[in-house]
Amino acid sequence: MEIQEWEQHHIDAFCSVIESIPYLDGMFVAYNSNIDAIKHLTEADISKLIGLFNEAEIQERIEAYPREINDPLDLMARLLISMREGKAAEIPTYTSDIHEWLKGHLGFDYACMGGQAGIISNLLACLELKKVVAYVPWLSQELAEYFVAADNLLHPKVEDGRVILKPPQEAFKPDIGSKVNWILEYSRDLQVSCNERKFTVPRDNRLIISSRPKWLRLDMDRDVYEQLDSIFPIDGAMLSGYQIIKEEYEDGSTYEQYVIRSVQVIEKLKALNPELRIHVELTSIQNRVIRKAILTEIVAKHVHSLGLDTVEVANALNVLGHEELSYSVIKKEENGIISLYQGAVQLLKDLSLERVHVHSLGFYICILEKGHPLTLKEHRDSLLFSSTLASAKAFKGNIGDLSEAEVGLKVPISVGGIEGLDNFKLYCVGRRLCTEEEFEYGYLYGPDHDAVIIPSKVVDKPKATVGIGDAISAGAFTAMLARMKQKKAINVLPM
Ligand code: 8BR
Ligand code: GLC
Repeated sequence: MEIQEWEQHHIDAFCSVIESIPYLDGMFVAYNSNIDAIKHLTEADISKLIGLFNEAEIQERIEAYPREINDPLDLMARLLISMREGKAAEIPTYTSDIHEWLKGHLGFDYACMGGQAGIISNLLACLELKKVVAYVPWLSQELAEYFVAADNLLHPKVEDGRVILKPPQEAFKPDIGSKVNWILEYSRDLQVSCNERKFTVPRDNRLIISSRPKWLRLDMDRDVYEQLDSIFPIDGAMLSGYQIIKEEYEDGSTYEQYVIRSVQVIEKLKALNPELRIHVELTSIQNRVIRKAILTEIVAKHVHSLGLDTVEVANALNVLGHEELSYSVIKKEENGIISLYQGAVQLLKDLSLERVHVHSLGFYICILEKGHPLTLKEHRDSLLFSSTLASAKAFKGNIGDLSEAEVGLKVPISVGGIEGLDNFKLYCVGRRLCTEEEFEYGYLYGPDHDAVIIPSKVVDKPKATVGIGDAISAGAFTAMLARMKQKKAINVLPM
């Protein structure tokens, strides 16, 4: 299909999704929200940071590949790895020393809402959903201020043992600290030199230093759990933040109990509305035991939909025992559409999902279980809508309302994405997944699944990259649910 036709499809999809959104009653969004301290790194910043260390020691630490940040050298090592590959990563730190060190040696440009659930809640509220119920177990007064003040954005608050929905700014817990993450954003083409090795940063991306204070727990207050019916009516739930679960806590508790409780919440939500759809948004999870537990115990069999980027596909496949496929997804990166497609199909099967949405720079793939109530055209509209949201977010940094979302339509479709799809066409037609014509529409028909693939819009010089994946997954999942509700409403209306 010509690029111009895809541009037109983006416009048509945007209008049609906006029409469907009012059919939704509401969305529940939990758990992780935090303040993001964002710093855009310049070449001077990087040279200054490198200059604080012995370069040979940085190299040694790079080879050790730290999975936690315990000292500034760990941070430098993971930053240089992320920049060299242009790959996003999120690394936990359990000490506040790193926060102080970054404040003293780097500083930040601005602070904004962070955490997948925080970003998604604000976005959905701005897209004018009737009701967005956010739930953050550690909602502090300071964090609450980062939620948009809108009538449709509410948070459960326990008052005299009763749960009521209130604006987050009135629902915070007193006496709780704030979780602040550092987001080190870097741009394509930056030149870096360390220990006589030089490289050029291949693409815009970021490293996240994720603070994990001792009190941080992925859990739901007992009262809120007991009275979960108070957040209804809702049509869907977008859940994220499981990566903060630790294998063991100082008080002797272990990850198993948090996993069990997370599943109980999911099962209760589904029991309260059997048609409710649950989406989990994955992220970088350094600990392999936790990564595997999240996938096999929380996601598998319990949730319907999974959203993730290419690195996360590789990481998920790896802990599920598909090392070779994982390696080929990671090795070929953005060009490895074939491996990415095979990997996403594998995740759909291994985790018994209805839908796996993979976003990559320049194209998105969504694998669907056969028999989904929406047509592939309707799924394609959902993805196209999310591509417009992603480009609006990349372009403006934030989407404050529908007119700001629409700005995304002005961003051109990625030429690299279109080229990537052309390479994939031969494979798909050769394997009889589709005819040439079907491929032009982005529709694939596998033996045990269907799939939709679209080229996406990409902003040449993004304001920031953090949170774009969340906007993509939230946009597409919400658009899909809205369309399902709209179809249902139209079908039951008397003629
Ligand atoms: P994660 O946050 O889950 O890593 O997702 C990032 C996604 O943001 C990528 O998959 C890509 O689709 C999108 N993205 C990035 Br990174 N840079 C972008 C840009 N400049 N314009 C549009 N989308 C972008
Ligand atoms: C993770 C990070 C958070 C960031 C978000 C963006 O949740 O912890 O800091 O805002 O990802 O997707």
